[in-house]
Amino acid sequence: MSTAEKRTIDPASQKMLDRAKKEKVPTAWDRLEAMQPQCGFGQLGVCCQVCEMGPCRIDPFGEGAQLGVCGANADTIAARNLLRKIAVGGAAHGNHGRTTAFTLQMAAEGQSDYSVRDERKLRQTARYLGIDPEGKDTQALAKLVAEAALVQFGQQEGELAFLARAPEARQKIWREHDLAPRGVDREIVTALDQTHMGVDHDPVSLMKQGMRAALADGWGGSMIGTDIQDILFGSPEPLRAKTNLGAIKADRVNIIVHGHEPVLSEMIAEAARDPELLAQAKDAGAEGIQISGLCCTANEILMRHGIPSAGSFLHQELAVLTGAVDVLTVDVQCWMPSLKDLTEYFHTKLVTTSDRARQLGTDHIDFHETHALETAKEIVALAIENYKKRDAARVDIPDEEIDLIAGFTAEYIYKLLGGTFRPSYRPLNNAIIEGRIRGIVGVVGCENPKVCQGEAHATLVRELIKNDVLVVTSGCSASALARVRLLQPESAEEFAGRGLREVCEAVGIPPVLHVGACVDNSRILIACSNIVAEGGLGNDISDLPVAGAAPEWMSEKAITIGWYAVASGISVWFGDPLPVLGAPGLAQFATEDVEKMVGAKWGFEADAEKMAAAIIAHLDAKREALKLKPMMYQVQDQAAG
Ligand code: BF8
Repeated sequence: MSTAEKRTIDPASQKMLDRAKKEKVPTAWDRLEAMQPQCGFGQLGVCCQVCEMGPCRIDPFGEGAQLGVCGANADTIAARNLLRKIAVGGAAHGNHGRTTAFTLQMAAEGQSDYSVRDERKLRQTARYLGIDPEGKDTQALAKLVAEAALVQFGQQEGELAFLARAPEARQKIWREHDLAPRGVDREIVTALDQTHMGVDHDPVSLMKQGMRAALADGWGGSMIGTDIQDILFGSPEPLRAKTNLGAIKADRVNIIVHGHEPVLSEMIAEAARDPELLAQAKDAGAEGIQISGLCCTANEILMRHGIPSAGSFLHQELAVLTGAVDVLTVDVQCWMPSLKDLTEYFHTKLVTTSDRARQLGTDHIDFHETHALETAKEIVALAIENYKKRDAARVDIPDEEIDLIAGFTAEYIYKLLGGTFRPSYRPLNNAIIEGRIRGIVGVVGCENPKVCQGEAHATLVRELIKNDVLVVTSGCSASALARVRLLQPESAEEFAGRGLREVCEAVGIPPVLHVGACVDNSRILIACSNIVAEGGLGNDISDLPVAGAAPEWMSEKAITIGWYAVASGISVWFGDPLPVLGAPGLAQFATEDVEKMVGAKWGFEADAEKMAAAIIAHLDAKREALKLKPMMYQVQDQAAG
């Protein structure tokens, strides 16, 4: 068994892994080791289970079978597999966005406990959906916005409304190559249809539909999710918060909200402030009620309310191992089935809350928007009851709790860098043009027990900011980077290059900006579009010195996000390669040929330092193509030296 230090760089996680080992409680890392060797055909993308003539697999060494029973070659098989993954990721975000739209609709009709918190964002979103907000009251407008958002899912023809937020040049590319998504659901269904046995055998055609489905996520499902969440729960603004397992408190009732959709967690946060429930918690012997989050739900409530995050994807089992979690609620995505058995080692109650995410033998409290607060109170009351069953002797909570700043949005950049008189992106563009900031990289995505937790994130980002690259981050990547203190303004002084440091110090920001959950990667698309619109850095997103990276990715959503970034003109690097390497034609398309179509491509690099070098070279090539000045201090240092 590998040591805790080999499994994670986080001291809190190491402590819990040691506990797991001592108590013989298996975790994802143990199951991964037991799973070795993993299927090489699957890793290379050449295992086909599309029909019952198979399963088939292509011999990547060219000696065994080169065609499946139906005659499909490696490229067809791998492209179909990949397109299915893109569709699944898009479906996950799509249903998230749809839920928020329904919630807004119910709020507008007075049928739920939610209401519009950001009127400005409501009006702005209305315009993007083709609704004139003038003269309409909040409720009426919210209803129209919700309905128009829902239309985006079922629309059959035309284009998604939010595509118009991209630069003209980008929209033109999408139209030229038939990549503009028509409706969110249509692109997912079409993707699945194309992968049925005997439909589309052309890897390029399959990947074009992959990009169309992915764009329907980035500029559709995810963007709708982000915008409506801002409308309903308020647009985040930078705030201080804390993260890591120290967020769990021994003397309080601990409720952890885990998953992705903040509709429930927002209400649990409210219920935890209820005086009656607080009194009940006191009566039970607790000092109070502590809410913390895991994964992207954590990011949602952290950036809007400063509620601490107990951690990221690989922290979920470790949080339970503290023995102090009274209720762990899960909704959708990224919660491990292992939680059921794990929670049974302790007193922890695992509660599923979404009718599309259940587990046999686990308590289910159906969450519905019409009685959201009531359900949230029920969950808090359950936690108080369960707190009484907690065995204090089995509680072991690591102290680590790291300060961070979160809550940067595309809109906030106007205020942040634009000054008091005319909020704009001008200062950001100028900092890039003058060579203080080399470029901007979105470092996003998951954690994966295949690699040491947090190590690639930390190494990559330290290297990037040292080279004056401003980093934006989301999802589990944001938590990982927070844990190594890169989301603190002080880290600019310690780690950032001189140009970036000056910018950070002038405005008091960290060199790594936390933009939210994974759905909020859509904020990065909007920020890139705003930079193009501000002028001086080309006409299209693909002209910008920007890139994306997910050094520790694992989920299908990450694949979809990567593809919508590439299709939007942002080249993307993954740590583990996409499952395409057994299919030479598809690999060639993803890593080279796609660039001719959309101006961006994929890179795969397991070594974080090499990934950083490749990304920096890419940013420099973009700077050169734009004929930008050399990096400011590089020139001065060379002259001095
Ligand atoms: O959506 S980064 S492990 S939690 S998939 Fe999941 Fe990956 Fe985390 Fe959020 Ni995103």
